[in-house]
Amino acid sequence: MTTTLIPDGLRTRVRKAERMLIGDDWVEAAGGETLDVEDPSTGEVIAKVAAGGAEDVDRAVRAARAALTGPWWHITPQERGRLLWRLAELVEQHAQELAELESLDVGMPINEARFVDVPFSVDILRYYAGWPTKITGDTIPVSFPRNVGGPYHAYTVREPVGVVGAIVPWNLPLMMAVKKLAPALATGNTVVVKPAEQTPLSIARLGELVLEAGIPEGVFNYVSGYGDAAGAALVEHPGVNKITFTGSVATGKAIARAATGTLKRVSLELGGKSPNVIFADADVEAAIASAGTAIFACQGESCVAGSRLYAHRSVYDDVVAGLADRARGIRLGRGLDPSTEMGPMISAEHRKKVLGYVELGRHEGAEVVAGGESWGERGHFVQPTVMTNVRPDSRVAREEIFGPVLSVFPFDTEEEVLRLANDSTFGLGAGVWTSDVRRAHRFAAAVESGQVWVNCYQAVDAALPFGGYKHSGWGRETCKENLDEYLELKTVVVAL
Ligand code: TXE
Repeated sequence: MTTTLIPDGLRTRVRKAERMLIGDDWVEAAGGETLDVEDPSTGEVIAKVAAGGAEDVDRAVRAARAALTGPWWHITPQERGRLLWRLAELVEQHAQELAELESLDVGMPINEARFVDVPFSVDILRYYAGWPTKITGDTIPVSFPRNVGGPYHAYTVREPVGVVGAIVPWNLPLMMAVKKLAPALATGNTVVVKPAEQTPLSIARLGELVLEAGIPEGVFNYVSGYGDAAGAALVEHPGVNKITFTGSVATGKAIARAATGTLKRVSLELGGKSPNVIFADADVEAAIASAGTAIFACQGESCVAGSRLYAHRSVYDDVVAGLADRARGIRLGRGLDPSTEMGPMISAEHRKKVLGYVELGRHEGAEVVAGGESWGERGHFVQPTVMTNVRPDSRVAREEIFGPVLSVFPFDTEEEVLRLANDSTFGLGAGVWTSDVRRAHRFAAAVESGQVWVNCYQAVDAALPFGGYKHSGWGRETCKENLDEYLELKTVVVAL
């Protein structure tokens, strides 16, 4: 194993992440198995982490159940809020270190990790820290006949669902874990997190900070390991009351099916093939700049990547030229290098998949106007890529590529582009660029998408609902509505 490329300050953290956190014990997998974690910018193995399985998941669930009915149960809502706020402060204090771990593990540019991923995680923790004292039920006037024991006093109580299994992907591991952890804890649940096998590093550090914040042992546990072992065991475990998952549609469907055995609740944040539409009356320069960020941020490994760009025919050539220039100007490199603007794909396998789509496009007559190749001597880099003449019914136009590959399409009318935008099994994000306020609202009303951004893209906030229509998932993250996904509603009727 080569460790020379782990910066000195991170080595201890990386070693710590080789074990899993169950209760307050840092443990190896019961069976002793490990899995290799790579630096995707070099392909070198930087850690051998515990590959947990059913036995480890069972231990973690038992720790979470014990905490649920033990110390955590007795903590007041105000104290729960204070503990979440304290965790936010600790994440903020360790922002640089967490960003470096994330950049090392995912490959993302350090500046994206430091100024987007980590601060947004802090915002989410602070947002949910305000909720524990505001989770209330109702008193409900009822109309039963009084002669059967009435009058009555009826009310509702909102209780935690119990143990939450949080299955996290590899593109923004810290933020994805926090999006699940924060509402789960705010509502009084305990969690078992299963990080993606590629990216456990920042989540291990988060586990340490959870304990340092004073959150009781067992409230947060994490079991690293493969999806079909640790992930599947968590989904099937009868002691888990809810699964919250972010990842692929195929795995989301498999989880939904597997969860029926124990009828646990499931929420799913799945992929996207998000349309971004530039009308002729838009600020085209601003739209081009934003469209570049919409597809190339996070190496395109983002569920809301604006991967289908529709430009009105009168501005189409300018849009294609502008995006191609932007793509050619992006500086690729190791995420930890502060001058890097785009990092590598997460794995050799994923790079192969992304480049496979480019090849397929070429084969079907698409023109690659920028990029389209792998890059560098080592690591899993793909050049930022812009394609035109992509067939709207082709796999390139319809499937989530999850890489820095943009397809640009011309359109003539509003009606046509709306039909094209909605012609997708996904419905996660949509952008529209226009100076006509009526058109903006018409589009926002008609587009089938969980998020609509007018003259902006990827504007997210801890208070704004985030989630998708159609195959993009079930439920919403961040936002107050998300709390209900972690709560049971109990009705109490008292005969007076
Ligand atoms: O995802 P998986 P993969 C999309 C993107 C990408 C594709 C495949 O298109 O190219 O998915 O990525 C765990 N039971 N997104 O294969 O399989 C797994 O260990 C329980 C979109 O990495 O969905 C990991 O922790 N868990 C996306 C997590 O699921 C299982 C983010 C995600 O892995 C499991 C990532 C099982 N049977 C990928 N199988 C987004 N929406 O942001 C796997 N896992």
